[in-house]
Amino acid sequence: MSEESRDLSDKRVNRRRLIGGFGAAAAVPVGGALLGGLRLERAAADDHLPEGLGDIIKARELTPEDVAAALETYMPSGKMDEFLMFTSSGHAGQVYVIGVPSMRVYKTIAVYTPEPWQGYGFSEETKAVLAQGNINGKEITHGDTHHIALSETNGEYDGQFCFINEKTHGRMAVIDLRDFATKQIVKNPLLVSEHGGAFVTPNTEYILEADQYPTPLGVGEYAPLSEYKEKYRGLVCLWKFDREKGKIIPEESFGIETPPYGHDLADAGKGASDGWAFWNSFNSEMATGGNMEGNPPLEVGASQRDMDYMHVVNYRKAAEVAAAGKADKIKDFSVIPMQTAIDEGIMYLIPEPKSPHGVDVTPDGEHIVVAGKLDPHVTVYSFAKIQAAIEKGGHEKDEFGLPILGFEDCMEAQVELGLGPLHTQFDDKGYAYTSLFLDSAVARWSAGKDGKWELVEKVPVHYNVGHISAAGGDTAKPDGTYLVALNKWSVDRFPPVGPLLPQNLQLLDIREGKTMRPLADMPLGFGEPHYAQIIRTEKIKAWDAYPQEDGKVGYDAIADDWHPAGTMVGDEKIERNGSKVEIWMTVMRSRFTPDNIEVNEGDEVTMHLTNIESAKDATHGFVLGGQNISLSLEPGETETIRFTADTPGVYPYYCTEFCSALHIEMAGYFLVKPTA
Ligand code: RUQ
Ligand code: CUA
Repeated sequence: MSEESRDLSDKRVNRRRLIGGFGAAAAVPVGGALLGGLRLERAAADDHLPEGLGDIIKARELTPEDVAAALETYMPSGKMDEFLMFTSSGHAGQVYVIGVPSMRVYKTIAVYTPEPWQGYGFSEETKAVLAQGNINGKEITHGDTHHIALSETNGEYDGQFCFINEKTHGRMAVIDLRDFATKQIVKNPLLVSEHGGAFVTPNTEYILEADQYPTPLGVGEYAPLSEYKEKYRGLVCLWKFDREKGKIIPEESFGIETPPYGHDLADAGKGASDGWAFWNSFNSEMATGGNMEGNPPLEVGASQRDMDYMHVVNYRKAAEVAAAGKADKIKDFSVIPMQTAIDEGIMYLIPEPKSPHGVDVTPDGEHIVVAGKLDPHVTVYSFAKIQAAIEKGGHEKDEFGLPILGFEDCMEAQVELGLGPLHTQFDDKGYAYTSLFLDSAVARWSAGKDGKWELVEKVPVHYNVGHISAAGGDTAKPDGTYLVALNKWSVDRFPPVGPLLPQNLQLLDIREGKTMRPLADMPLGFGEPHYAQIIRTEKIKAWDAYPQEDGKVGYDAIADDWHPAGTMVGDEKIERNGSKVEIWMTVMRSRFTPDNIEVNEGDEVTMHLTNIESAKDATHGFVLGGQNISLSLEPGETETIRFTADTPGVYPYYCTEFCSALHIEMAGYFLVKPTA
């Protein structure tokens, strides 16, 4: 403990000195509305500082910095976080919603994997969403989510939708932020795996995606690795999004064939570079591994050259070319052949050093920042220079005939930051922030601020930072308030929980005059929060309940419409038709109607459950033992379940949300009468 904090925690210390200690920490706004509206200085002067504060500081051995950090992040009950962070979850296949600066988890959104709390993957409606991600009829119940993208209007988050890619199977999902529910999964029929998604264009007309590991184009297509150059291809994709429908429209989406270089991250242009998109590639060596056959391992083979290629794509023009019928159809998906992309001036390459990873467009859209994992610099490209280089012509070609723009012609600056630069975000003051994986640090640097491109400072984080996310940090109008480092390892930071450890997110304050050191740790033990976006809470206009109107009840969250089987009180019924039994049930505090259902062994049962409540938070669950059914019925929602009553017996069903004093009585009997 420092001398100063020892003073601080001394119970008998003069309270004025305590204030002095805070002041010396230089991170806490002394005299602000602290301690429940009590101005600290005055409190001290009046000798009204709450009793025992010094005792707590002493007992917990807190430094002045600790106390300041606690005050910066503490969220009194009922106060709202200023920001919400949406993160991916790696191979947990979900999305998490986290408050900033409190770093409290508010929600898990099930996307690629069944989730019983939300009843996702148990009702017919949500099973159908998951089934959209089936591959050749095979059910896939996991996914590797990587990059979340909030929908944008004019380059700023609009709080309407979020999109999340899925690496393992080349899929993309749409989450509606009125009810925070997954509404659609699309499977890219040409990509076996993917990486460079989801990134949206400034008005969310398109969602970007690209292959991760090239294959013959099309799931299920075969060619031996010896024919890699001839038969394997990459693909950069633009999924068309229809905001009115809230859906991706595969028929209006298209891809552009690329060499088999392996694609990494992407970003859409904005402002000056609107209409263009940028993808990194990481294996222009076209290595395919074969370490048992005496070849260099894949990662060595893929790191031979000093440069890979950024792919610069005029997607507006590409959309016109596709609409003009110049695209091929492969597995019903429009693909602009590489030669067409060359002939039409749709795609250019620019050398980029060395094993490039993140590509991030500055808020004004004038520059593109590329971080090379094996290069201590970030390289900044000027969009104006890129345009001039395209204009000038006379380009070199790669071995597939794609024009290569001159590195020096397009480069604006290189800034040495440290080891293992990965991803860059921006603030509202002209600074950029880049994660340094090997240094375990976040670098702040001038991104053309006052004409300067230079490192300002580096702040250590624990450990192995991957992405970073600043509030609005990839938009045209960054907030410049908080930044979260998404650290991959937590090593020694937390109590032992076995060899599989949580990841550790760390909150940094990047406001003017703040120290930028980590304010809070946030271990997350449910799947890697890989990338995140942070939006102002006020931009989210979530529903309190599903729509209800006079004479109408029962909303289908997935169809975003009235459920045809929505049921009013008094209209509950059980209908039998041979071995088919259909039940229309209402759900409310604290009963299911009907609460006795008897069917015969072997009957096919369809049950529609309508939560007729309209009160905020009046959610009811529904479980039925032995049938693998768990539903969450939010107020106003109708869902359908279907199963065969194949096992005779007596099965109580009950509500799983603690909804009322008579919650445990909220139950019923489902009887299956034996046939013999
Ligand atoms: S990439 S840690 Cu999958 Cu997001 Cu850079
Ligand atoms: Cu409804 Cu408990």
